[in-house]
Amino acid sequence: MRRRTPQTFMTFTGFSLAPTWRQHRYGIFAVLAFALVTALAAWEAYSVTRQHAIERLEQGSSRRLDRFSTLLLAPTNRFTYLPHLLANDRLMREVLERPGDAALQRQANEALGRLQRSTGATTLYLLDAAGTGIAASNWRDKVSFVGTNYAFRPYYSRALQDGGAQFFAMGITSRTPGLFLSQVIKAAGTNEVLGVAVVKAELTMPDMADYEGSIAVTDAGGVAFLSSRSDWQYRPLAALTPSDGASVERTRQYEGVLRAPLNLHVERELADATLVALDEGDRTEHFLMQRRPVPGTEWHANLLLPLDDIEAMALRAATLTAGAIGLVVLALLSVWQLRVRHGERERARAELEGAHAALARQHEELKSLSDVLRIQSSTDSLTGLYNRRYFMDIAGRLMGTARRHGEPLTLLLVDADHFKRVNDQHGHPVGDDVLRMLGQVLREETREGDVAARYGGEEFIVALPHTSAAAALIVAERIRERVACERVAIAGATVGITVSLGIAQCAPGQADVQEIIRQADLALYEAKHAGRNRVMTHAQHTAAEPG
Ligand code: GH3
Ligand code: MG
Ligand code: MG
Repeated sequence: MRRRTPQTFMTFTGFSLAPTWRQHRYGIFAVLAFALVTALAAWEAYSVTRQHAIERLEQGSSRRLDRFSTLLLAPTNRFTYLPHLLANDRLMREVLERPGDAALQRQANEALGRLQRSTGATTLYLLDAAGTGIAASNWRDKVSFVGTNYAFRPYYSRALQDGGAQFFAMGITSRTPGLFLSQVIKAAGTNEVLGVAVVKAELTMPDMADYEGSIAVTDAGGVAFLSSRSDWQYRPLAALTPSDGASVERTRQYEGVLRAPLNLHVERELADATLVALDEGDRTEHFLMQRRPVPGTEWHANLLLPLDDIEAMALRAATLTAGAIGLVVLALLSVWQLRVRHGERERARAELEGAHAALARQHEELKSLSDVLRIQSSTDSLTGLYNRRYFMDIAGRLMGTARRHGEPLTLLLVDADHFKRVNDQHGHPVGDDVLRMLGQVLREETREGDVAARYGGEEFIVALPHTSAAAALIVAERIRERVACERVAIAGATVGITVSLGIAQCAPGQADVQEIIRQADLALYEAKHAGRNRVMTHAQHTAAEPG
């Protein structure tokens, strides 16, 4: 039988862990190793997925950003010739040369108005050498540029310095943003500055329908003056430097609209992009930021792509990896468990079969032992005939059968004559041989169905069913004669013996075995008395002489 330690077993998904320290240690080690491998794999899956997604995003966005930069200025490019046109116009020169001439000024205003209507520019105007508005396409409007000094505006100062400029700003008078294109006007044939021609054009965000993410167009100082996100508009991406701040102040570039900088900080620099975090009070957004200069300007187009989806995707990959590893480990565990259980079952079955076989063997042994005992208990060991106890048992039953069927039953009592002498003269072992010879004769001279037994000492008894006393007499005589002829070998000689027999037939209705044995004994006594080696039948007292 299998022995189990009498300790409490900790059961985990069906298999038992004996709580010894060694097993605990292996268990803890296995769990830690599994956790470590899973964590490493999940981290690898997370970083690889994130890395690939960011690279894909970077490649895709790069092209879009280039396209955006070219598209941005396309609508205003058609106005770049206008300041030149004005600078070379005779009427414009004359107005600047004769500042007091009201009729000329009116002509110029009307000409600028016509040109504005035909080109679609926002405003066209003329500044004198000191930067004051002389004529403007909006001269009729309540807020006209005429009479206002714009000398502090960079499009004026840069035109004087470089000949022309492009400047994005909030309109000081109109309060609308726009791109200011300027061109210096000089007196014909000389280097004398007469004034500056300015065209203000509307600059809007190109259609962002195709763009993933958000775009901010920043000026040289880093202020997002155009953005697809209204909450970023007019906010520096980072705090302005003192000089940029002073310049914005001085030029009144973002007159009244400049707002607090975005709290954008770099998390990691990549090859062609930056990973940035934008803290907005209670929440932080993560972006992949790409930056391109806008050709022909000091501006930059900044594309910010949200990383939330990528984070989610990378986390999903990590979870899936961990889950897959978990499943594989579970599958391996259950296969292992199945094998362990199968092994246990097989062992248990083999043990059970062994126990069965042992039991069957024991059963067989017990059976044969009981057979031996049964035979031993019913048999006389010296002669091999039945013993007295068994005979009495059988005789009772035979008498019952005979009585029920009204059939005869006769008993023979056989006694060796002067047997004591055999013992005395030749020794006990020879006496035993003689007894064995008598047993053999009785076996051979009786029929099947007859029961011969050793009744005690040198006395034998035979029950003859279906046999009358007369018929038994024949059997008795045959036995007596046969014994008289038999010889038992001793050293250098032989020994013979005779027997006397008493016959008694069961009377109808007789039920007592002892009684009929007593009658046979009486007959035997008669035979002894009459000289031995003879047969006597009870009641009839018939003697048979030796023949
Ligand atoms: P009788 O003719 O009157 O029967 O004389 P007997 O000598 O045969 O009778 P008795 O009863 O005087 O002696 C029987 C002897 O049988 C005595 C006993 O020692 C012997 N005997 C009894 N059982 C055995 C046995 O198993 N083996 C041997 N060798 N002798 C036995
Ligand atoms: Mg005797
Ligand atoms: Mg005797």
